[in-house]
Amino acid sequence: MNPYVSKTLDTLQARNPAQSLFLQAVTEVFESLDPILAETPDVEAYSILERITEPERQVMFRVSWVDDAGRIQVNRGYRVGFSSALGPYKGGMRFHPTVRLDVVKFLAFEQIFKNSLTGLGIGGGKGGSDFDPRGRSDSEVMRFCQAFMTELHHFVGENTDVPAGDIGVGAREIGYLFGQYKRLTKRHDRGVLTGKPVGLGGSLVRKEATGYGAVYFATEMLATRGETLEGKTVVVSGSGNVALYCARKAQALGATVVAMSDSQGSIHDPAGIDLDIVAALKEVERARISEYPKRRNGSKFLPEEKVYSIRCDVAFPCATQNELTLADARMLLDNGCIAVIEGANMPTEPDAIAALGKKNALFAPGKAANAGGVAVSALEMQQNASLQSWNFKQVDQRLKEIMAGIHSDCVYYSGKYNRPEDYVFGANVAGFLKVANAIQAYGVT
Ligand code: NDP
Ligand code: 2IT
Repeated sequence: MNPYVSKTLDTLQARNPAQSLFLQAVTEVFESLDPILAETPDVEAYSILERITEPERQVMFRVSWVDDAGRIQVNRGYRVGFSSALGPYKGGMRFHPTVRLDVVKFLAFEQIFKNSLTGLGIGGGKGGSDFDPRGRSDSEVMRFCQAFMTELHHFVGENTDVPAGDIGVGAREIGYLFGQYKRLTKRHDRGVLTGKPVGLGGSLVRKEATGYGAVYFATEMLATRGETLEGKTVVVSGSGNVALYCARKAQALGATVVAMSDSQGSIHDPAGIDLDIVAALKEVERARISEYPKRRNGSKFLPEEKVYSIRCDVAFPCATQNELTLADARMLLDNGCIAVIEGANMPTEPDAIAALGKKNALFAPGKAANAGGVAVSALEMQQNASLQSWNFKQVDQRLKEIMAGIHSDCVYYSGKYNRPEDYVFGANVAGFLKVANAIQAYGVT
């Protein structure tokens, strides 16, 4: 490893003890930078690695709210503005009991490079709370969102920081957050949040964008080997927003999605999952995936099991970080899997990525493959700024073009530095160069 990289990583580790996810995300990017550092001494001369790994700002705040039983509940809110080198901080908010500063920082750091890859002029940020929406009534979720925005509104703005959804945050939550923002500020700044309900200025295709985008990326990647999704057997982990629309697009392109999951286990439906049932369970009833077999003959629920034990040609991890381990990768490879495309953020452990590469399986990192969500968020900002609403076909077409562009950037940089088919390398280098150049051009900031 380059001495500047290892020195920066050592300092980072000392300065951020117990932030293992953040350090994992940084290490993965830094490991790709050797050839860049060798040919660009400016990176070290301008302290780019030190600057790119220290968030511009981090806000943590108390969120007190009253539950349906009249009890005062206390959660912690976060918003990290990691880099505004390419535009206003942009990135989602996660509501999940596992959220802590480490999680928000790793996600915000990934977001810098993902957003750079979209080419759309957005910086990197992320936020969230350890609030657990599961089992909470609609009015509890609303009161939590109102309390959360009562603090957050000081820090967001359409040219400052533009949050959106992530795990546990969808259009319902964004609607409540926007309502409270509008009430507090007396301003109808539509561009302050994305992923809004369509009736409140949200963009068509935003809901579908991350999942569709991952499949568009997969299509481009498979095409480099003369393959398509047609006739392929696919597994998708998770059953939330990203997983559902990933599965829908994969099926629309002729694949058979045989397995999906949630944190309690997986469903296996060899005939192909009926996604209308999953959508009803997850989007309408907010129920568990274990309910699925009760509505579908020939399928079964596998408690505690992951989707990776089920034979497939292509796998889309779409649930959460570090969910695909080395053992899972080995199982996928033994079963003949040819490609893994990350719909989630950092779902594949580093040694699992290495194992897939060694056996020549294609691997698409999340910062490239799941950039469709934030890309359509940026298209939502464009529509809001111009008081326009584009139709579904227009937005979907832009999404396809953006994903194809990200794919060709990855291919270009992996080719240029003689790392063919190394999408991790290609994405990191393509994402990094733009941000590094911008940081240098601003002077010392
Ligand atoms: P959702 O909340 O809609 O769904 C999350 C899914 O992942 C659920 O099936 C959930 O199961 C499962 N899951 C969450 N946490 C865990 C955990 N700790 N262990 C096991 N399973 C878990 O979230 P999204 O679909 O929006 O997000 C999924 C992934 O995609 C995340 O990594 C997110 O960062 C990433 N992403 C999201 C984008 C977006 O636009 N929404 C954009 C780009 C990336 P359960 O219900 O049982 O908790
Ligand atoms: O991880 C992500 O890219 C997101 N959760 C979406 C961010 C956004 O601003 O739409």
